[in-house]
Amino acid sequence: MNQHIPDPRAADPRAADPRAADPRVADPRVADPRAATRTGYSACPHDCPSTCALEIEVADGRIGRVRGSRANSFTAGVICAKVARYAERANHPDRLTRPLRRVGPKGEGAFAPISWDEALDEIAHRFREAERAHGPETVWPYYYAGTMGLVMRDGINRLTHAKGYSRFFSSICVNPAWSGFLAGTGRLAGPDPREMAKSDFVVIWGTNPVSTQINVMTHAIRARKERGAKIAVVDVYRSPTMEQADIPVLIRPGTDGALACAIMHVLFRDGLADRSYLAEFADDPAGLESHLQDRTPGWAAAITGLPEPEIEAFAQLIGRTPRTFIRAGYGFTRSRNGAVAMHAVSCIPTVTGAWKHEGGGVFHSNSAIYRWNKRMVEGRDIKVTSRELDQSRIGDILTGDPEALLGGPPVTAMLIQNTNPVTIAPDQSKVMAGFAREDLFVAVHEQFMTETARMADIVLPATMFTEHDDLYQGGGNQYVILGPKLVEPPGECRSNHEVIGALAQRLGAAHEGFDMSPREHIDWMLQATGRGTVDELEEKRFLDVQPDFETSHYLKGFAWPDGRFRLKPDWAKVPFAAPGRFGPHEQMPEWPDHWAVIEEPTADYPFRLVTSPARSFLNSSFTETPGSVARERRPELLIHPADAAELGIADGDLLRVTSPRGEVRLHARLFDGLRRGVVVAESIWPNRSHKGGRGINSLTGADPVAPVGGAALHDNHVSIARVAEPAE
Ligand SMILES: Nc1nc2c(c(=O)[nH]1)N[C@H]1C(S)=C(S)[C@@H](COP(=O)(O)OP(=O)(O)OC[C@H]3O[C@@H](n4cnc5c(=O)[nH]c(N)nc54)[C@H](O)[C@@H]3O)O[C@H]1N2
Ligand SMILES: Nc1nc2c(c(=O)[nH]1)N[C@H]1C(S)=C(S)[C@@H](COP(=O)(O)OP(=O)(O)OC[C@H]3O[C@@H](n4cnc5c(=O)[nH]c(N)nc54)[C@H](O)[C@@H]3O)O[C@H]1N2
Ligand code: SF4
Ligand SMILES: [Mo]
Repeated sequence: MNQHIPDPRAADPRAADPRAADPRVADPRVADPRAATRTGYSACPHDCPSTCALEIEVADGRIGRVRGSRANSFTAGVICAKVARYAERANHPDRLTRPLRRVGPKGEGAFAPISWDEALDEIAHRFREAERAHGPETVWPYYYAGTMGLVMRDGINRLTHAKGYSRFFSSICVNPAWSGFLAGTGRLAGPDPREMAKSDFVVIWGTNPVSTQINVMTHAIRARKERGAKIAVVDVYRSPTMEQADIPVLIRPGTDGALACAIMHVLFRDGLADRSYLAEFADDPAGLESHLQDRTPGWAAAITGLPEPEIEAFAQLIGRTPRTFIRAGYGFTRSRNGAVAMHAVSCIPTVTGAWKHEGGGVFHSNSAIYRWNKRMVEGRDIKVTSRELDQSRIGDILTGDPEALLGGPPVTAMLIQNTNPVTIAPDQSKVMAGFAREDLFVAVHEQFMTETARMADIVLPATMFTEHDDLYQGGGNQYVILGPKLVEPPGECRSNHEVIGALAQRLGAAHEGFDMSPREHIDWMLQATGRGTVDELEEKRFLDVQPDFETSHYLKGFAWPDGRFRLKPDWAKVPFAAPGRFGPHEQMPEWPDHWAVIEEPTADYPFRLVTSPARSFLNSSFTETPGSVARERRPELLIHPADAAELGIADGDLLRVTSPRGEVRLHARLFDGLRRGVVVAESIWPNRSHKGGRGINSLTGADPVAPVGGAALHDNHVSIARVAEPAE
């Protein structure tokens, strides 16, 4: 094994300076801090489908203004406000800069600085002890997409594989959406997302791009300006995106399947279905048509709350506009029937034949086009048989649920990178109880003292994206982008890659990937995937890897052996890598439908709660930056004025919101852009920002969504009561 943390400069002839052997000493590739302002090129590392190409001012060894690249045709010079003011986050006085050891009771927040060697030695020692007592599966490395860099995010799996620790089944975000899309097309890709600008009708379905992926709006608005295209937005509240819509389509949460069915009913009924396209490209159009006979607009109006004439008009516009481009997001799939809903929406252009046209079809994600070879970064060549524990069920797992533990040993040691489960994971009461366990050792590698870091035994300071080399892919576009190191990290921050390498060395984990620098990993992955070298990418900054038109539009057939779109999906065979099938998957409907497994209102819990994302936060990130906190103000619940009146609630009142899983306090904001009985909390605030210290995920459930897991974060029935404001 290597004796040092792999040094990114070792193989670089420009790194002749002997100081370069010490990774803490200035990197010669990084600009001389005394030099005047220069521009560095990078990618936004955050968990956002836009993956913007960035131009970053660097002066005095620090980053300044961040701008969207004009040369990148998807970013097109536009980025969100929170990343434009990234200097506020990168140069934040509260950044973690030294390793820390807990010195008080768990969770109280008393820590003392220690050296890196002490910190790493202690983690290795505790992992070994845990392994001696319970076997390697007692250690659970846990991560997510706080950085989307392929080296920094995925490298932790190499350690997991090399040591036979419990594997991580990632489920919290994409599983319902991806499995639903794959059920029809067989492939997670679609029309070039820039084609939206060439469409005549843009349907933004269950996503809020004004807040969550601003570039979608750039291309949608281009279609409106240049072609007079109309924009429809399907959501459960008048979101910032719906504010900009020509056609607002306001439905009840978890009813998108019903809306999609009624649209297709109208298409068949009024001769707007493309029967010759269906005959060539679909499995059983006659079966679908007869199934939809009684899925009328009237039927859907009762389920969705959308008046029948609005359903008719929406369907007519879709049916009469060949270039209808549906941009399907994640939001509408975060329900117990979310996969069924996504599949139903993806059937619409199959019925109209819109897939054939430039500016037509459904786009959800381009993940399938990248085909990275991850052998080196993840150690995929290591044969692993250890159990795969479900990310979303961390509460059940840490509180010892035998089923969630898959019959194996308890989890007694964790390393956590790039995620903040104490705030963002569902069923928070269990998550908190789990992290409070005295027999659980936790090391958290973070940029800030998050609520998860606060529960740790050891806290390690992490670099930010401008402080390390990494490679990015656009989920909502088609670019591969290099994000090179631009500045030195503050204090003693180290990258994820350095930490994984240092632990591997101490734990005796062997793999070639531990001996490579991040830049070598990038180069290897690019070459192994036939995309040139890292030097070439550095020169070009990004690569456009959109497949050709025929492939993107499935003109040569869908990704099934017979080339036919599955209107009648086989849910057991959806090609999604998962350790099993989850949720009530045997009961999934045969055809697109309204699958009535959502948490319907009851006498005890008469409201439906959705936890949509906040514009100025990104998940739990940016809750530490003053600019974002000032814009979001405080945790609030949007409630219809008529519902509020019935409950005797006035604007600004403190509320207690209760679900079968827990309760949370936030302030009322009267808002008429909702259906009666639906409430929205734009999340995710730190738990401590709520009076009482419990966060929004105290209300959400971790029961898996069929067929491949994930959390139904927007599918909660709740009760609401006004409570007295506690004295400050
Ligand atoms: N109620 C509710 N809950 C939700 C959601 C919702 O809509 N409603 N959304 C869900 C979804 S879709 C997701 S994806 C999850 C995401 O939830 P999280 O995984 O918590 O997401 P982030 O805030 O993106 O990133 C987490 C942390 O990564 C850290 N980080 C960033 N870069 C690095 C790095 O290079 N190294 C290290 N060590 N750390 C780094 C950041 O400081 C941040 O604290 O939340 C889920 N939870
Ligand atoms: N500013 C900001 N940007 C973000 C994030 C953030 O937290 N803040 N999170 C990032 C992450 S990790 C992800 S995965 C993406 C997610 O981005 P999106 O695809 O936009 O998904 P969601 O954020 O879950 O919710 C989007 C919209 O879906 C609506 N919605 C909820 N339930 C339903 C429903 O049943 N039907 C319909 N039609 N609509 C519904 C919500 O009200 C919300 O307006 O955004 C990323 N970008
Ligand atoms: S829109 Fe998304 S990818 Fe672009 S800068 Fe903002 S957070 Fe990053
Ligand atoms: Mo996500």
